[in-house]
Amino acid sequence: MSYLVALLLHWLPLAMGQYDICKSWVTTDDGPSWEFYACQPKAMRMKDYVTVRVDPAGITCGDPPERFCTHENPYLCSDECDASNPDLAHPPKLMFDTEDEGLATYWQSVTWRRYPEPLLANITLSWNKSIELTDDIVITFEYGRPTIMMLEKSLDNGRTWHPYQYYADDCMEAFSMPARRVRDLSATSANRVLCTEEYSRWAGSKKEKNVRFEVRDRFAIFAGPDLKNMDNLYTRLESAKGLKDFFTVTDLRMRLLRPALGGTYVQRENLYKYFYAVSNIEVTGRCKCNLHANLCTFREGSLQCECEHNTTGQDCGKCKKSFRSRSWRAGSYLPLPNGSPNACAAAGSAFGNCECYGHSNRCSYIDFLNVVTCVSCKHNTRGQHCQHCRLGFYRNSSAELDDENVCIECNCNQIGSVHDRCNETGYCECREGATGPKCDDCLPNYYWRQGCFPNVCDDELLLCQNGGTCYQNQRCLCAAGFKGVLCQQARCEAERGACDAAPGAHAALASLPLAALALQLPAWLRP
Ligand SMILES: *[C@@H]1O[C@H](CO)[C@@H](O)[C@H](O)[C@H]1NC(C)=O
Ligand SMILES: *[C@@H]1O[C@H](CO)[C@@H](O)[C@H](O)[C@H]1NC(C)=O
Ligand SMILES: *[C@@H]1O[C@H](CO)[C@@H](O)[C@H](O)[C@H]1NC(C)=O
Ligand SMILES: *[C@@H]1O[C@H](CO)[C@@H](O)[C@H](O)[C@H]1NC(C)=O
Ligand SMILES: *[C@@H]1O[C@H](CO)[C@@H](O)[C@H](O)[C@H]1NC(C)=O
Ligand SMILES: [Ca+2]
Repeated sequence: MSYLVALLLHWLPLAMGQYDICKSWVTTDDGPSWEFYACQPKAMRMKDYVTVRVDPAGITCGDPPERFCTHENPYLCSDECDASNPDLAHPPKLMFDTEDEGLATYWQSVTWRRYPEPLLANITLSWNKSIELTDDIVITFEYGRPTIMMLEKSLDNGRTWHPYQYYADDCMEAFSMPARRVRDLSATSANRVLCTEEYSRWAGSKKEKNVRFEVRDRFAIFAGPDLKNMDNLYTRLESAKGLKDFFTVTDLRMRLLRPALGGTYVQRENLYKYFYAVSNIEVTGRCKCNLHANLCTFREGSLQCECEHNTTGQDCGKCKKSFRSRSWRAGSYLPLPNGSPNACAAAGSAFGNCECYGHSNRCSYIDFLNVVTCVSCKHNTRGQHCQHCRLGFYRNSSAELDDENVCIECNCNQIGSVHDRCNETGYCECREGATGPKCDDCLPNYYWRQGCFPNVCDDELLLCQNGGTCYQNQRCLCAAGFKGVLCQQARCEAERGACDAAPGAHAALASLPLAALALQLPAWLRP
């Protein structure tokens, strides 16, 4: 019983208390109405909602069946892993199951039979939802903890990854980083990524099984050793740049880089005792709902905030339709103790009927026109309600009017187009001879040179004559003895009489290539 009370007290500050209701029905002088507060869902066991992936292919033991030994009993290799036998298989799902007391079930890798090639494995956990860690991540290894590993995180569903913590029995050797402890961090370094040696040294595989990512120790920097002063933590989370994001993840990845050695070096004659075995990965956190929801449900395979404050989206990250008279904002933990809901406001509630689709925070009343209009429309919008695109931009047809990407720059080619505006599908108005949506191409029979110019010559209609060749549609390179735009005129160098002859047989023979050809003809054919 007292154990239970102690447990409850231990969990109390994290599990419940502040920010657990989004609104309440209150009676004021003006009568009853709703009052709204910043709110967040309860912390949960996140392993129940995760999808896992283990890389590379073939890293899980048992296919083909394999024997292995343990460091405690290195010469009794009687254990077997066999993927086709449920009693002897060690699939990834055993890292997330509920275990009977004392009976560990675990994922296990192949052994290090390919030594000295490194034994590498990635375990990737994905939630398809941003979650905020509220307690330590605890990874439990059977048969010894890795001597080198790394924890990485993603904030964008696995598109980009960042180091979260490094683990090694010798940080300098493994990562060229000095060894540090989270307990020694200070308020300004609470979100530092560090290398720790606390969870990688050999202490007997039964004794020390856990590898931690210490969330509590980092919280304790602000909230005190027993996390009693949560107000201070919440204040810091609001004010310290990047601190909230540090504890937010959509995915986690354990990169296992070297297994437990059970000693100082690898015994090549018995590689069957080197492998990874993970029995549990505990991740405690809450759905990130931007302080706009106190419930998070698992629907159609995904976690989803039950958004209040007239917000919507998986993370309550935007305002509901027709509640967009001002830009969306996350709720705030401040002022204590109830925070600010920063609710979305219905169109028309604040200033007459002035909706700005979230592109402006300000409206102003223009007296002599008797209209209310949005001021300083952002995101390249303009208009009374920021409902149009600025000149030089066009409407993105796949974006809603309140989307930040609603206006796309026309990007008209400066030389090829008449001006920098475009029509509703992004087409620019082209100068003569230019074509293409942005007017950066030329029509047939035009060539590009700081704009489009009509061809002087080409291979079809505007043929260079008298053996001349067309140079980039811009001019004819005439054979010796000819001139003119299309080389149609003979040059009058020698006797004036030669020019009088119309271009024809005579002139053709004088052109250089033909003359050269003539020299190769048999004598009886020469002119
Ligand atoms: C593990 O993931 C990292 C990226 O986070 C990647 O560079 C590496 O190749 C992966 N290793 C394996 C064994 O798949
Ligand atoms: C991720 O969540 C989104 C939003 O709930 C959903 O549309 C999408 O199908 C999910 N993707 C996967 C791979 O589960
Ligand atoms: C949300 O909109 C409803 C009307 O649909 C209104 O009753 C409620 O008070 C609004 N909530 C907030 C927090 O503005
Ligand atoms: C158009 O809007 C969609 C939705 O916001 C966005 O994904 C896309 O990038 C936008 N297109 C351009 C060209 O900006
Ligand atoms: C925009 O201009 C292009 C090219 O002239 C045309 O094909 C398109 O139909 C125009 N779009 C609109 C909405 O007028
Ligand atoms: Ca297990």
